[in-house]
This record gives sequence, C-alpha cells and structure tokens, in this order.
Amino acid sequence: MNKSTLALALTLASSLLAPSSQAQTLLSKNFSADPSPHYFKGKYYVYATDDQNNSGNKWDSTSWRLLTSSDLKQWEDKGPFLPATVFKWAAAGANAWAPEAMEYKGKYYFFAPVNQTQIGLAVSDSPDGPFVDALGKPLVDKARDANAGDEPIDPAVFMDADKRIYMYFGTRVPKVVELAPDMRGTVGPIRDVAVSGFPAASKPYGEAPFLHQHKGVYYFSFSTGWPGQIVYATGKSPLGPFSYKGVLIDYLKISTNHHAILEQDGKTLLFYHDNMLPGGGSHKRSILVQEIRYDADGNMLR
Ligand code: FUB
Repeated sequence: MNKSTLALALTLASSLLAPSSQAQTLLSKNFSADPSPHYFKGKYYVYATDDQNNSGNKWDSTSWRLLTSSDLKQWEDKGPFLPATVFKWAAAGANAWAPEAMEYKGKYYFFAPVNQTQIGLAVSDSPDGPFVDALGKPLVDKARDANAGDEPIDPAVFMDADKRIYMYFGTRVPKVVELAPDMRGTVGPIRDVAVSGFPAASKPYGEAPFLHQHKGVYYFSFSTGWPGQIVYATGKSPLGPFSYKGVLIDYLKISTNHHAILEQDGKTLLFYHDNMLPGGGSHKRSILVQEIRYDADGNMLR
C-alpha cells in the first residue's frame, strides 16, 4: 500500500522491455497511469491517474496521484494528493482520469477530467498543492459546450512561443481549444484536430493526445485506441493539420496506451504506462520513464 514518504527507484534493463533500446525506470511500486510529467522548481512532478485505489475492474478511482523526483531515478510516491470532490459541481463518486498540469504566471494549474463528461481546472500556489477549484464550474462540459465530443477526457496543454495556450483532449475525434490568457475559461470554438496519412495497418485516433515542439516542428502524438499504439504526426501549427509519421510505442498487452513527453535539460523524456507490477493489468497500470531521441530528419527514435 502507498506510504506518503515512500521513495523507490527500480531501474530496469532494456533487455527486459523489448522493443525499446533505452533503459527505463519504473516510478513506483504502487499502481498509477496516464502520466503528466513536468519540471517545476527544480524537481520532476508526475501527476497521474490513481490506479492503486480503483476497484481493479474499472478506472473508478476518485482521486489523482502525485509522484516526484529530483533526479529521475529516485521517486517519491506522494499518494492520492487530490480528490475529485475538490470540484463541488462534480457528480457524487465521479471518477478521476488522466490529468494535466502547467505552471503559468507563478500559479500551478491542474486540468482534471471527471466522469468522462467534464474537465475541471484547479489552481495552487505550489505544484504540491493544495489545489482548489479555479472556476467554480467545468472548464469543458460535454452537456454545455458545442463540439466537446463524446468523451472530453485526457487534457494535454501546450503553450506556443506567442504565449497562446492550447488544450487538446477527447476520445475518437481529437479536440483542441484555446485557453483564456487569464485562465478563466476557454476562448473561441472547440475544433477538431485534423490528422492525415495513416497507413492502412494503423487504427485511427483513439485518445490521449499530446502536443510538443522540437526544432520548430509541432509533434502531435496520441493513442490509436483500445488496445492502441502511440503514434505521432507532425505539422506547422499547433492547430494542425498534422501528417502521420510513425509509431512511438507499439501495442501493449493491456487495453490502453498513454504517454507524455517532457523536454528538459537537453533530454527528451518519454513517460508512459504499462503492466509492470505483480497483480497488474489493464486497470492496474504502472508508469515508466525513458530517454528518447530524434534522428537527423526529426523522426522520433525510442
Ligand atoms: O485512466 C483512464 C483512461 O485510460 C485514460 O483517460 C485513458 O487515456 C486511458 O489510459
């Protein structure tokens, strides 16, 4: 069981984890999934879905989990650090799924999908919390917002060089919406993200969108479903359109695939989940990190 002070590092040889060629580090001996990695105040923070506290049959945990590290090797599992009840408007027992975080103007924002129908926004003066509801209402609401899609989940936030902030989310059809500069809501319509050029062997977009930039190119990566590969596409604008480029993480032996990329200190760090712990499975996942690279043409190499 989780202990808030637990520190753990299990570095795994790449030979145990084909097909990647890089060493991977397991972040915790407790179950967690859907990593949202960040480097805040000289420390790595990974906000996550709390698989340790779900029933084992569904993703029905009602809190989010936090893992931190100073060096990417030794990780502290801080346990369930925020309950979905922080959002008074959320339904009783609302589940807490793949979160996102960002630092903006000295505040820390936490983007939180609840009940597969709404995305809440919480704010704190510290990346460790305590977080409080920033808006008193959902940031995105399937019942309220045009084109929010069937399932507004899996938020991922990207700030462009011009300081405009975009939030990607959604299942089956990827969505993007711009956030207000004062973080009090969204600006403009929710748009579909266009991705073309899928090879015949690939499934289409499924979930878990993520956007990052490398050498002036926008990389849009996501899972192709259940089960799914993590694939990536590139474009010239954060709004797309994007052209399919390749596979970053192949199918796992569990029903979901969900990743995030953090570029820090000249390294590109890939965080993702898999089934790595005894008793694990599709609803009991565990988070790993490994360094990845690009080739001279900008292709991502794992
Ligand atoms: O953890 C619940 C859901 O599983 C996430 O929202 C999806 O991305 C998948 O990983």
